[in-house]
Amino acid sequence: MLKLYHGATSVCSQKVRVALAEIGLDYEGVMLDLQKGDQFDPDYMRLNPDAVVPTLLDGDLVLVESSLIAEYLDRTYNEGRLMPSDAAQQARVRHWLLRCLSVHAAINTLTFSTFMRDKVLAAKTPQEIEAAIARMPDKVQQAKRRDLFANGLGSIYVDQALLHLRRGFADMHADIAGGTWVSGPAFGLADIALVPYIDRIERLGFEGLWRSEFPAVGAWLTAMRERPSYAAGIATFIPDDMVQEQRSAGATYWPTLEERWAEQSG
Ligand SMILES: N[C@@H](CCC(=O)N[C@@H](CS)C(=O)NCC(=O)O)C(=O)O
Repeated sequence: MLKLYHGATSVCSQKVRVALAEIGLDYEGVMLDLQKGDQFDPDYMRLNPDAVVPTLLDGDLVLVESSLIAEYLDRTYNEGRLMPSDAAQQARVRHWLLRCLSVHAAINTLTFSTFMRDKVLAAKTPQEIEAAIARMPDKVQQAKRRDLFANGLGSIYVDQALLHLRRGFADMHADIAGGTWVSGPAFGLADIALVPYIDRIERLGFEGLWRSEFPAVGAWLTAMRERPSYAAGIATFIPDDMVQEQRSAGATYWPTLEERWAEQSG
């Protein structure tokens, strides 16, 4: 039986759960509480030295990196049906899987400079926050987290995030091009890989980032949410109170974000 170490609302975990649901695979889930710091448990860090979720175990095989896990599941258990057969289209899909690293960083930035910033600053003392950050193995990630908490949407990381998101939305809009899916004529791995990130932006109430300039992104998200895998992998894991918290935190930050988005486009 596949074993997935995951987080309820972590975007990368959502991606793997959507892939599992699309392929129709059962798995044993081990839920980590990232706010409590379960990811720093030494036994878990032997599987995933970066102290992040998800990690998938398939027998003795230990797999990390959510996009690669989704591709592995498709190749191993689904005859690669979620990957186009045409080489050029495959290259485009793989480019999306690779770009998920920068898209993930951007979503992490938007989440921790707004909603999570409010949540953590309200719940913990500065000493507790610093102690939690100091447990992250990567000092550059530590520096990023400190900067997002200190500066919110004023952080330099927000500029970087908006740059990657603008390019990402433009390319998604072009790839969908009159069809429905980013992966090509058929639904596939690029759609699965992107849905948690675009969903998070909408849940924070930041859909104004694509609404007028890249409307295909919104139509695509609606189509993704109609698939049963969305409920199975994403929606059912998000507690109702978090839905409200994300929306109201996002609403307070949206006017500033909208200004930064306009500045960046000029
Ligand atoms: N590129 C990795 C990113 C994994 C990652 O950063 N996961 C986040 C949740 S989405 C995490 O575990 N964060 C732990 C923390 O913030 O301490 C992947 O796609 O699997």
